[in-house]
Amino acid sequence: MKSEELRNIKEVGEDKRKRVLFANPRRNTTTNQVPHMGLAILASILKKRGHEILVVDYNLIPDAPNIPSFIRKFKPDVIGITIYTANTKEADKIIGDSKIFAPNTPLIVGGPHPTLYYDESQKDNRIDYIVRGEAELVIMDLVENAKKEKIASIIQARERVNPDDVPYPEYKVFYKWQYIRGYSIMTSRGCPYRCSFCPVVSVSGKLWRVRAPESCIREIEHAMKEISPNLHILVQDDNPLVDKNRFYRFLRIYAERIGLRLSVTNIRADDVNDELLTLLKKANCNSVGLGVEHAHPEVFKLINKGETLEQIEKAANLVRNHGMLLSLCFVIGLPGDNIRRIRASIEFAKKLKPDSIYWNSVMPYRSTSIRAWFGKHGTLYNEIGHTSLAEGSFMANEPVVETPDFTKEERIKAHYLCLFETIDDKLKLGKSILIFLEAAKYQLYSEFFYWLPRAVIKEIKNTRSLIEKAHDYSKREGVKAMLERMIFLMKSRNAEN
Ligand code: B12
Repeated sequence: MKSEELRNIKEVGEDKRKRVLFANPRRNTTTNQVPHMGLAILASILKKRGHEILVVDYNLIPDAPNIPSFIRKFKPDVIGITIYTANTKEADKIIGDSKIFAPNTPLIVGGPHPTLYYDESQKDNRIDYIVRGEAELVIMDLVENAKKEKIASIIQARERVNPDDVPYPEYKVFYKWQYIRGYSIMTSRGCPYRCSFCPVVSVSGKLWRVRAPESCIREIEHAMKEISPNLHILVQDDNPLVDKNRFYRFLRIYAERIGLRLSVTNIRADDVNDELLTLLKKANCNSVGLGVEHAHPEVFKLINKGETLEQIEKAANLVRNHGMLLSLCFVIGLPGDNIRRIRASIEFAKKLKPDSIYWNSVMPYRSTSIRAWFGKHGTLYNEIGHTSLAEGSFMANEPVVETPDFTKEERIKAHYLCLFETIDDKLKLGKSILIFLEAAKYQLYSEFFYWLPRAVIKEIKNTRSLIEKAHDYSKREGVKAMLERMIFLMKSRNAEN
């Protein structure tokens, strides 16, 4: 199928129509409620074709009934599951339930994990089809001809889709879609850079492909009409600013016609300047997140980011000068890193005084150049089912790599070091005794007592800001919606602990 054919999808005859159940599994520590854009796009294509779709997104509705109850009621002809490498355990449960409760229903998997680890998925004989990469150009054919297979077939589109040909995502087929508040949009797909740890080129492709700003704005207006006028718009591009003028134009029209709260991910420090920050602020975006990854020059050099630490520092200062919130993202354990060098990242973080910091442990996904590096210079353990971001309460992540110069134990110690030195609220005060025991295990006594008073102050501030937020939320959405949101957050918190 050709990309432009997506602009004019014809309905199939009644006898060919299928009932398709899609699911997005959820890691129990995930707190975001952003619905899955990829599934919404596939649902939109299939709906235009005349098929009946139901999407159960456990990120959006964490307490949605389990898959067997949807299978019983909806009676799907085809089941499709999206999988992240971090979510394989949760996906496995859904695959198992599908096998038991719909043994004759073809099962398709797709998303970043089957794309990168297709041979792993192929070992699972409960799966019938594995889609690698984008599915817009293969999904109709696949769903209409799906049958049970002995060994899963690997399906890959022959050409890359033009994102402007893709129909708007369809969220009204999501279970409890009325709860949607975060709305993702990609104004472009792909990234021309080759950072050593990032697998995105294998997921989105090398070619940077764009949408016209006007088309993105029309999509948001459509979503405001169809879903809610109260959305938080999340620009999720892999790299939105490859063509600055195009994105500036998007921001200008956004400020004029939309004005809803906006977040933009993956902004590079070397793209930050006064013009961009002024436009972001006018478009109701009040924060900027920058990827530092590592502040030791030797480690930084090996990342191949294509920018300098000086540029990152300058960008961070500019963000602050514009009165915007700053968040920084670091990676612990990259090639060349060790327990001494991580201090450079801690010092850099302290110097830049961000409002929030994310400490990720290194994740050597397939297709990344760090994977080859660790294969040569260290030991790779199994990363499937692991996440890079320290989620949950105070536990540092279990390292999935090790080198002679940075052992597993030192990696955990380094993670705590980073948290104690720079984070005030990630480590939960209510668990301070357990945290103390962890600190003692790694002889981080002074670091623990450096953290404790900051944590107390932060906890008081957090409680105050939570009350303010709840008050604002209830003014905007009503008391019932506010209570529901609080219950959701409390449930997520319990899952974390
Ligand atoms: C937006 C985004 C998020 C959002 C929302 C994700 C969502 N569910 O919509 C948030 C912030 C929540 C998020 C979180 C995380 N993310 Co994220 N995210 C992205 C990002 C930037 C864009 C995803 C997107 O919307 N793409 C556009 C749509 C159209 O594509 P798509 O979702 O991939 O779907 C297409 C195909 O994959 C396929 N497809 C997908 N599912 C299915 C299912 C079936 C049945 C079929 C047939 C086809 C199919 O068809 C779709 C249409 O072409 C990607 C980078 C990227 N370019 O992929 C990273 C990315 C996917 N995230 C990544 C990671 C690591 C995470 C986290 C684990 C981070 C962490 N905490 O450590 C979490 C875990 C999320 C979870 N589920 O618990 C990695 C995944 C690597 C991997 N091997 O799994 C990526 C590739 C980033 C990176 N550079 O490493 N993420």
